[in-house]
Parts: sequence; C-alpha cells; structure tokens
Amino acid sequence: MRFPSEPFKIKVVEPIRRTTAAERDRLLKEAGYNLFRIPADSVYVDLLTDSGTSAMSDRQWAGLMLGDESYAGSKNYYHFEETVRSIFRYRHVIPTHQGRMAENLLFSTVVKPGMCVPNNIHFDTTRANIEHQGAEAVNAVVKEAYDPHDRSPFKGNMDLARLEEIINHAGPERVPLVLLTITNNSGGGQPVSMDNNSKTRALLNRYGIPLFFDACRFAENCFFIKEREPGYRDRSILEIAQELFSHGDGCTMSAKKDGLVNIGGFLSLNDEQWTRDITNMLILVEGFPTYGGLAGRDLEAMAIGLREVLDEDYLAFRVGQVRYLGDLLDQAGVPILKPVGGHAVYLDAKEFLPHIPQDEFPAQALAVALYRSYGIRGVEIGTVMFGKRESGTGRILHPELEMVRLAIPRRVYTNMQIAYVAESIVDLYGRRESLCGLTMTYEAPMLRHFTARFEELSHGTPARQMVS
Ligand code: P71
Repeated sequence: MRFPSEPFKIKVVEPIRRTTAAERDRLLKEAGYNLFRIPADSVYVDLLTDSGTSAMSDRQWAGLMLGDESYAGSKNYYHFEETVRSIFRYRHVIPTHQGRMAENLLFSTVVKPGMCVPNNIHFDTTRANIEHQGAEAVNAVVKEAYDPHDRSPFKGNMDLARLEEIINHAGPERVPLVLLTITNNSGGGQPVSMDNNSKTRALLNRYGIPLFFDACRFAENCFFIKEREPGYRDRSILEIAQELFSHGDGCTMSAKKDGLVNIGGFLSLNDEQWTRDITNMLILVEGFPTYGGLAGRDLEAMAIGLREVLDEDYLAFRVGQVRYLGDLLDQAGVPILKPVGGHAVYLDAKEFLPHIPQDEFPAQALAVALYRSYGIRGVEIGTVMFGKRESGTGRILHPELEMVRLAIPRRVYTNMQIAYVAESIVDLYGRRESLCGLTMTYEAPMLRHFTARFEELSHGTPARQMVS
C-alpha cells in the first residue's frame, strides 16, 4: 500500500470532542436514529459528506479579503467566470448558492411533465428535482456498477445500449437532455471514461439531444482517467477536463465538492435561449446574475478552489487517502464496494449484515452502530435514501445497492484519524452478529432520508410486527 502523505501542513486547527458511548446512545434515541439529526460537535470523525466540508487553503482565505460586495459587476464574478470558462469552456456562467439550485433552474426551464431524463445514476437531489417537474429520472449505468466485487476501472460509465433503448422508448422529443454524473456518487464514486463520454456524445448527436454533466467531482474523475485510461498519462488534469467537457453542452456543479469551498455552485452552458430563461428564473429566486445567491468573497474562494483542485499532488493525496481507508478495510476482509471510489469508501451492508433483511434497513443499522460505538458518522445510501413505496401495496421497493458511505472531507482529516476509522470498522465487523435492524416510524414524501425517524428492533422481532 502506498502511504498517501499530505502535500500540505496545518496552519489552523479546530478542536474536536470525544464523547462517551452512553452520551451517543442518548443522542441517537433523541434523533430517532437519524444521523442527520445528531449535533456535529458530538461527532468525532464526521464522514457524513464530502460536500461543503473541505478545508480551504491560505490562498482561499486570503481571497475572502478580496471580496467585492457590489450588487452588480463584482470583480470576483469576473475572476470566477474567467476561471470556469478556462476549465469548462462553455459560453455562459451562472453562479448559484449550491448544486441543487443549478439543477432546479436547469430542470424547471427545460424539463416538462411527462418527459424523461436519463443519467448514469441520478443523485438524490437530481432525481428529486426532475420528479418535481413531473418528469421521470431514469438510470442507465453499466451493469458492473451494481456488482460490488467487479473491479472494472470505469464503473460510472453509461450503458449505451440501455440509453438508446430509453430514448427510443420515451421518444427523442421527450428527452430534453441526458446527464452524466462525474464521478458517479450513488454508484460508489466511480469514474466515467473519456471513451464512454465521447461515445455517449456520438449517440446523442444522432438524436439531437444535449449532453450535460453533473460535474461535482470532475477533477477526481479526470485523475482516474489519467491513472487508468490509455493515452492520458502525460496529459495534465486541466487538459483532460477540457477534453471531457468538450463533449457536452453544459454542466451543473456543486462547488462544495471539487470547488473546495463550503458553499457555492454554478451552471455553465452554451445555449442562448436556455441561458436567458435560466437567468430570468435566477433573478426571481437567487439574485442578480453576477452573484447568484453568494457573496463576492464566496465567488473569489470558488475561483481559487477550482484552480487548486486541478493540482496533481493534491489529487494524488486526495484519491490516495480514500484508497488507503479502502485498502485497510479490504485487507481485513470487511466487505466494501470495489474498486474504491474518488471521494468515499462504501461499506456493503448486505454482506456486512446478512442477518438483517433489507426491509429492516441494514445500512442504516450499520451507520447507527458506527456512531454509537466509535463516534464516526457515515451516511446511508440504500433503502432509506432510494427505496420507494409501491403505490397500492405500500411495500418498500429496494435499490440494488445497500451501502454506508464514508465520505472523506477534502484536506480535513489526518491519516491517523483515517486509520482510527479503519480500526473501528474492523472491530465492529468482528461483532457484526450482535447488530439488529430498524423500523421506520416517520417519513416525509420527498428526500425522506433527511428527516426520517426510526426505532430499533431487538433480535427476533420482525419489522412488520412493529409497524402499526
Ligand atoms: C453528498 C451530497 C450532499 C448531500 C445531499 C444529500 C444528502 C447528503 C448529502 C450532492 C450532490 C451530488 C451530486 C452528484 C448534485 C448534488 C447536490 N451531494 N449532484 O454527496 O453528490 O449538490 O448539495 O450542492 O446542492 O453528500 P448540493
């Protein structure tokens, strides 16, 4: 295992608190066993998300002092616009306060009821924003994505035959755009290859359908292309990104990931009419087009972060640290999704807890146990996040993957803390049979994982007896 040594030293520190297991047990009960409801200062290593949790560099913090808070035409906007154009090379750059607003603006403009939007795998906010328009969000990732043991290098790829089938079934006029999520978050942070990307483009050209990227983790995707795809070893990350985006017509971006900022996002695209309509909507719900729901200083930090994220030493450390955690777990026999993705390690809850049926939320039970025993917070990406109730019967339809995601914030935790996480999970794996399932006692109609509540089942108590 190559040891991923940090390409930075620490200038400012933020203390974190150790809590007792009894305190965490009480907090879990109060939170209805939903980790989104646990106060962050009661978490020791917080791997809930890599979104908005990055440590900014000294240059970014200095950039905040250069904030020009003019309502219109802030100089930070021009710096931001020039930076985005130099990487993505689309004509228009529209700032938003985060990724889901970029999604909302795009989809409320171009997606109409009854339409269909394919993606490799939609993330939850993307799916919810499309369904909110009365349209259908369809996944078309390659089938290897659903096999945690398949070590193919580009498990985020689009299944082109399936995509064509979806387009023909819906009718091309009902597909306003196709998305590619890079890296594919819901499928394990897996990359899309340049080859698959250009073939997706070629297919869509035949139907005249635009291609958009959900570009949150584009730099990590480009790093994997450089590492794994023939012909890219000697190309810079910037060059690879420019080539990747040249196959698309635009992108949505949550800069809370590869923008290395705590808040921010944008839309970038070529189409004039779509841009006009989106801009009008932006003014209605976010703000003037040169700040889009952000402060001038946020735009400056984002412009600097988008450059820093292209640095290869940074990316080698970043992807290396995630892989380090994955390798420690894999070597100890803990079931994880392979190969290890760019931003997170995903525990395979079906294999970790084979005695807990999917109806009893094994991934949620695993996430709860990790917090209770070790103060580590991950996030469920399984039946709670993606399970659907069948209309009529109310039966839960399970997603294929049932996982706990351990998302690693960028430049935040030391390798020693990562080793603590690995050691804890190996310990939990040794006593996995003592874990029990959960029953859901409250769910919201949309994005239910944020607010759902649960109760714990004890051994031998089937969930159906607990539901009133
Ligand atoms: C992540 C998040 C943030 C999140 C969302 C829901 C539950 C927990 C955490 C956000 C994404 C994403 C992709 C591929 C769009 C968004 C929305 N991910 N596309 O992974 O991963 O961006 O949060 O800035 O609105 O933890 P936004």
